Amino acid sequence: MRNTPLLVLGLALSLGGCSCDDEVLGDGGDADDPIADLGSTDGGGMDGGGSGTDGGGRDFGPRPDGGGPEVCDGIDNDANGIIDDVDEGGDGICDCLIVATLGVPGAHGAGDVFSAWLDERSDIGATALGDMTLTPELLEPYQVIVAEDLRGREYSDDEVAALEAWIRAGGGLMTLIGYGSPDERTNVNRLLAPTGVQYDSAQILGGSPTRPVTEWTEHPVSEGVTQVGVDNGYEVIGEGDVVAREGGFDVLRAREVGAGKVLVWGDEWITYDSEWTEHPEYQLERFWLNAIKWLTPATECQVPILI
Ligand SMILES: [Ca+2]
Ligand SMILES: [Ca+2]
Ligand SMILES: [Ca+2]
Ligand SMILES: [Ca+2]
Repeated sequence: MRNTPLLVLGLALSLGGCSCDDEVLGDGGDADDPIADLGSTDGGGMDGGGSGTDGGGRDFGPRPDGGGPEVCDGIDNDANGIIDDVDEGGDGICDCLIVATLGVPGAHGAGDVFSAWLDERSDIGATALGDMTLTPELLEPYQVIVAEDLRGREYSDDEVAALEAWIRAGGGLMTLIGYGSPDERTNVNRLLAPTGVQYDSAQILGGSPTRPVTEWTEHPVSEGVTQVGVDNGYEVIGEGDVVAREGGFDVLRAREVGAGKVLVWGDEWITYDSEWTEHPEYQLERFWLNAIKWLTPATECQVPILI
C-alpha cells in the first residue's frame, strides 16, 4: 500500500469526491465529530496526564509507561520517548494526530484532495473549524492546524491571542494564501502577526497551470522535495527561515515560536486536485508529509515517512 500512493490517492479522490462546494463557509461548524467532544469534555486531547479525569470518547485509563504496544492515549506506551507514535498503515501520518483546518477550501481548483488525503491517514481525520470563533478551549485539543482561505472574517484581538497562545504551547500552524479575496491577506496576516511572519501585498508567480517552485534550502520540510507548483501567490516576508524560493521571491518560511511552529506558504494550489494528480514532477505528497511531521510536537505522534 505504501508503494502505491497514487492508487490510494485515487481512492481518496473517488471516496472523498467533491463535497466541497463553494458555500463551504456555511458548514464551518461541521465539527460535530468525535474531536469536538474530546475538546469540550476536558480539552485533554494533547494531555498525557488526563487519565481518570475525562468523560469523553477516549479511554484514558491508567496504563503504565512501557507497558505495551503504542496506542492513542496520550501516553508513551512502548517507552521509546515518543507519545502516541502509531502509524499502522505506514502512510507517514500519525494515526493519533489531532488536526484541523481553518477557513474554507479554495475555489480556483477542483476538489479538496488535501482533506480527503489527510482524513484517511489518521484515526480521527481532519476537523473543519471553518469560521468558528477561536478560543483557547476550541484550539487546545489540536496538534496541527492548517489555515486555508480566511476571507469574510475579521479576527478579534482575543482570537489572535488565543491562536498565539496555542502555538506557544506547542501547536503547529500552517497557513496558505492566494485565493484571490481582498480580505484574505488582511485576515491571515492578523493571525500571523504575533509570529513575526507575514504575507507581502503584491501578487507573485502567476503560472498556467502552475509554476514550479524550484529553490529549496535544507530543512526538514524540504527533504526529498525539488518542485511544488504555485499560481498567483504572495511573498512570505518577515521572520523565520526561508525554505523555498522562486523567481527571487521567498515562498515558504518556517519559524519556531515558543514551543510551537509556524509554516507560511505563499500560495494555495497545493490543496487542489490538479497538483496532486497531474504533476508527477511535483513531490506534493512528500511536501505535505514533511510539513505535518515538522509541525507536530517533537515528542508526540512522530512517525517515519517511508515514501
Ligand atoms: Ca512511543
Ligand atoms: Ca500512547
Ligand atoms: Ca497513518
Ligand atoms: Ca494562488
